[in-house]
Amino acid sequence: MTTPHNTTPQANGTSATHFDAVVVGAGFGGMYMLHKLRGLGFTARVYEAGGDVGGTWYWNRYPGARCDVPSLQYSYQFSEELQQEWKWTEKYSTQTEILRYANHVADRFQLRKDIQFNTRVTRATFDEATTMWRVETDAGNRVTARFCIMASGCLSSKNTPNFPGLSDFQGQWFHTSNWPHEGVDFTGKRVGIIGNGSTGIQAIPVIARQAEHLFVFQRTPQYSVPARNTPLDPEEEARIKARYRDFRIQNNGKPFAQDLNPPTRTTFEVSEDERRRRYEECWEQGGLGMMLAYADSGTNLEANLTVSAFVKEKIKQAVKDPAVAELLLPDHVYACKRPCLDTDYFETYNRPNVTLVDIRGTGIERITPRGVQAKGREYPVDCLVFATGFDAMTGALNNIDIRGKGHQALKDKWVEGPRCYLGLSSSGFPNLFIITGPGSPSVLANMIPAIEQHVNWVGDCLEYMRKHGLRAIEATEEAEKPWLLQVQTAANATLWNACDNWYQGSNVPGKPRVFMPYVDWVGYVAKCREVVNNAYEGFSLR
Ligand code: NA7
Repeated sequence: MTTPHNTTPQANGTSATHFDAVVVGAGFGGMYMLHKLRGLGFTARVYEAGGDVGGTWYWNRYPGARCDVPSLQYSYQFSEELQQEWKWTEKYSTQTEILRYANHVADRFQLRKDIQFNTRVTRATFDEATTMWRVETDAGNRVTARFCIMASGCLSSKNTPNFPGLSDFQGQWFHTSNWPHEGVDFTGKRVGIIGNGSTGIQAIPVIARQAEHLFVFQRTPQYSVPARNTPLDPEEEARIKARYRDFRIQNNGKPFAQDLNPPTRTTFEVSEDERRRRYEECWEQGGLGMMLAYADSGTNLEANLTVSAFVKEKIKQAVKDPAVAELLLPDHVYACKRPCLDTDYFETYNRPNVTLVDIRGTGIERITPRGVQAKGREYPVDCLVFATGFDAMTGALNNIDIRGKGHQALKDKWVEGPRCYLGLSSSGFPNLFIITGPGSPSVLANMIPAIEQHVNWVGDCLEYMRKHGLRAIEATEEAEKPWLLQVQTAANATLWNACDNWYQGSNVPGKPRVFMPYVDWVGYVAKCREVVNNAYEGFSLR
């Protein structure tokens, strides 16, 4: 991996102790928040645990790491100059390229001078007497700020299962989301990988090409559709850039804030032949379009079964050994777990140096000093890779001791699941904003536009408060409760909660099972607008 250069001066070492706002995190959320605050004339300090900008793209340097939203859409739109000047090289960008882009943005907008790196916020306490947040870091900072803005990421707190025996393992182990910056050379090594979600599915084909032998320990088979990544077509780029602003506006009004056209027809309205042609077309096109093949693909179980049958057929065609193919066939609803995109994932199981170990029902028994024990057998490995995902959406927030009114801990308030109005604000925690928090579309939308929508909303809100001489804003409990219900009701109308997945926390033992993201991006944006038009309905301002 290339280490990004950083040319702008950094905030480390400066001594100011009061800011209008403290921002936690310098990923895409924190970077744009800082830019927005500065543009509005607010002082701000960003604290970032990593050594540089990029957030999830700073940490997730595993082999094969790549975004599965097209590059021309997974990027900022707030600056026309920026979106015109930046050149992506591939349809779906690699982690390296996205990180380079984050660095370019930091340089271009001189962001680093207000960011303190290698610094983790440990505590944020609301002082009711002064209406200020007191923020503390592990680097010894003690600062105050009127606003505390959490841009700490939805997928930033890693989930490393507590495998018995791990501390005795004599080889090396890595979590994909904390990958060594210098990379890992698996040449001549026996490698074991646990986890085959989006991350594992990207990493497995790449590691298999390098390792002497790769053992994939699979607890749940996954659906995956080919990404069909290609070098970026210069004609397509020119076409989009000629009307980039309009393209963005259009996408902001489409499902998932992506250039995906909402289907109008339903599955059983068409003949079997036509349906098959449509699925073939989605398959050939690659990408996330398969889940929008028909209007009811994600809501009607019978309809969904036709999609899953089609993908299973493709898996059987790709994998030569029928017994291995059988083990790779998922039995949950299609796209209930985050749909994956791949490059040669299923074909990788045709390689003689790859062994699929089915641990469904039994799990990993233990890690031994020499390898992994599963199904009563020891698989000797030199290296272990955990692609075991994240404590999504709430993990990063709960890792900070956040105290609101009456010294209440956010973690305690959320003990039965996150309670948040619009995913932006939680009652009892005045002047605390969450960028793409639980209860907002967040991970069920194209993340960068979702971030921009939140940052713009917060920026407008701060301006409104300044204009009206207001010191504090906070979601009301009366607004928070029905919103929580709305988030659950909207999810219940889909098949998204028809299986175990990280959207509802079921991947982390003991985590309350509450569906966290809001499934309707378009409706959500309209709701946020309506709230503002109604003088911040659902918030109390003083
Ligand atoms: P995911 O999607 O949460 O996948 C994690 C994988 O790890 C999945 O296959 C899990 O199996 C497996 N896992 C987790 N814990 C265990 C244990 N204890 N034993 C065996 N296997 C385990 O994380 P990703 O990093 O792939 O993707 C997260 C998001 O990042 C992705 O959706 C994109 O939005 C970007 P399971 O399915 O739970 O049986």
